[in-house]
Amino acid sequence: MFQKILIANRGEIAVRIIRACREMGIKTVAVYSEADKEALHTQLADEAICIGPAPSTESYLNMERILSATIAAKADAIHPGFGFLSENSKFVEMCQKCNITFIGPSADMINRMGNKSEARRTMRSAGVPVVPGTKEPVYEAEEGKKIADEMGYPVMIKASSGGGGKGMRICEKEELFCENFRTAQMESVRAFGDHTMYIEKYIVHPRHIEFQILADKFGNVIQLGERDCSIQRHHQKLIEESPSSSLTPQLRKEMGKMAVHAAKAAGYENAGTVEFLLDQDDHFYFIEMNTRIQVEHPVTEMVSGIDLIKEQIMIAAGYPISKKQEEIHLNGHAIECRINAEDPKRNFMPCPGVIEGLHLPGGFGVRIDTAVYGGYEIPPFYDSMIAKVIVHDKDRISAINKMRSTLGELILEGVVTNLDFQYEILNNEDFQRGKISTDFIPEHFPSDSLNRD
Ligand code: MV4
Repeated sequence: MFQKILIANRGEIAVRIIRACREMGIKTVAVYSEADKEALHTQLADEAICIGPAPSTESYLNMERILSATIAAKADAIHPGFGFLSENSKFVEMCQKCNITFIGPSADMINRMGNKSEARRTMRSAGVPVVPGTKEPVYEAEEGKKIADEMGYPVMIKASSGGGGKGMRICEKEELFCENFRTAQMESVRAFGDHTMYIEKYIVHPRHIEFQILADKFGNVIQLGERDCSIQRHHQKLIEESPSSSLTPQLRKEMGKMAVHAAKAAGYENAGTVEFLLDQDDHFYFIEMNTRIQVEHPVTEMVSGIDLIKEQIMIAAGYPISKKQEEIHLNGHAIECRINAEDPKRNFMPCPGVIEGLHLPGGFGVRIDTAVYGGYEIPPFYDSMIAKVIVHDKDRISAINKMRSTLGELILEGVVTNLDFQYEILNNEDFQRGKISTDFIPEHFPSDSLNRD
């Protein structure tokens, strides 16, 4: 087992990983930027090493400095968390060269899943349903238009290197195709230096359903149920829950089996997520595979009782997954609300500042993952997410009520947050009925000027 792990991240996920390591008897090394001297992760770890100035390009994204810190501290492994270097295959290769274990999949796997048209091909040849669309990458607008004309509109034009909605365009009709294609492609070249595109049939009012999987070095692959992440704004998830109110037990079983099959077909290792779109007729389609632990992982932990971070560490150290599929029992309902330091009244503009008053709720089935404390100053350089409120109860209605009660008790003074916005969603009748899709926010909050991409 590892003696010492360096956590190449900050905020609540760094704290989450430090806690898991401590429980496992593994020493921890935090890395921090000059802006994070007083951060919780810096204070909680056994050791902390400053890796550079505030901008993440000079600190949390600086591979050489993070590797130097790992070597100096004599750590055996690096946990990347999410974001930053978590899906950077070059970093994974550098770790390997330095004889440091990267807690995650191989560089090759990250590349193969990061290339969305290649992932589509892998899944299609394995018999996993993918959204109807192109079988080969597309580079020219005219070439794409021929295929789209045959497919019928609307279509979705996507960048192979895309993610988070970048390099993606809906095209409603033939006349607009070439213009939309070129715009999406230019965006992709700018953002990823890649002009590889693919085209899919546009799925109307889809639900975003993702399955959590675990895969070890012995070929064992299990799934821990789904998360419904349909409540998003500008590709930023706001609320995640498990189980999804959109799945019947039969469909859940089918999709879960397919998620395991997808991970096996890819030869996947460590924790991962298989993302599907579910259409209005309950057909599901693979869209992407995430090769990291995700922000919303606690939702799965609450219903499964499995500590996903510990499993990741054990898998990377060469141990088998702690449980077989038959031993996984999903209980009750969990919901997560992301609390961001941003102002819904000002187009969700980030609002960093000092936390002047803080009260974190608690109680049975309440979990708060955060790295803020009273008097803490949120630096303006990073993500605006400051807390994840997760609740667990026997069913969806009870969980929604528990979340409303919990958010009502939460006090965050000194900074503007999206707390009231979250409260409004929870109080929405359609949300309560489970009438949700990825269009929920634009449809229910049209004032949200907010809803243009
Ligand atoms: C789609 C789609 C509809 N049809 N693909 C957005 C991010 C990227 N990961 C995939 N996305 C979508 N792909 C087809 N063929 C709708 C979305 C989409 C979406 C997906 C999941 C969660 C939120 C979303 C919000 C807007 C659009």
